[in-house]
Amino acid sequence: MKKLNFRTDTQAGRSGRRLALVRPGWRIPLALGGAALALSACNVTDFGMHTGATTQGHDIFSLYQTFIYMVIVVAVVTFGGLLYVLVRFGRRKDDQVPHQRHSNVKIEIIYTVIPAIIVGAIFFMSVSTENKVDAISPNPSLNLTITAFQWGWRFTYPNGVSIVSQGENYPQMVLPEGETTKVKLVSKDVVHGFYIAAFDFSRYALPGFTNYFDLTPNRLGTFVGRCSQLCGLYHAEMLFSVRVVTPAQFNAWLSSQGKGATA
Ligand SMILES: [Cu+2]
Repeated sequence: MKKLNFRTDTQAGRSGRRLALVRPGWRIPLALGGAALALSACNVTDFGMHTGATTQGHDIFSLYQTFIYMVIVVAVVTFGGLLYVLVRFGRRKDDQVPHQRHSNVKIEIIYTVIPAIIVGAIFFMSVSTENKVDAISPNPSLNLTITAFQWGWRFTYPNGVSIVSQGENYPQMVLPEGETTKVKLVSKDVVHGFYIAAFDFSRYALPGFTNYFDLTPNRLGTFVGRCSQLCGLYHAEMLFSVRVVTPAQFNAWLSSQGKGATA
């Protein structure tokens, strides 16, 4: 353990034994700076989370990343304070029982107001991010209908192209990168969950209720999708994938799917 430097606190007057840490005001900023530096240097600032391969998913990721930074600050302040008290006020040989008091209104107000502010900030950030993520574009580039059923998925594109689960062939939906796709999500039978981990996105597919949401992929690639609600015997077979391609590739793919496709 790091050796602590002490100096005599002259303000303590008669009780010259009272010791203070050298420049205690510097310790927390230094610790925070060190932690931030270590985290950025190690490139672990995504904390093992998916960073979100859509703009909506990335917003969710950024929200949780901010929460974790806040947790780190709270932890450093809390455990730092605890350690400080242990070292500074630990029992010494000739200690008497210290002065006892019933309460300290000032400190109690501080430790009530600060957490209330933190919770308020978390609430405000959550609401504004959710509003952003749930916003539906009035003029999306693509309208896609996704139908969940026991046990598979159907992806229906506007020109009649339909990709559907067939036995053990998992369907693949294709999305254009950088374009907003408005999804209409329905279920034919029971509750299913449309879930793409890489998008940091999950939404119920409900019988008798239609969910709408936007997906704006910001990264090319192929991502795994699943049903996230236990929906019966072959629930585990409700896999699919998402392939994000450039808009030009998307248009070529869509017309190659044929069925008298018109742009
Ligand atoms: Cu399902």
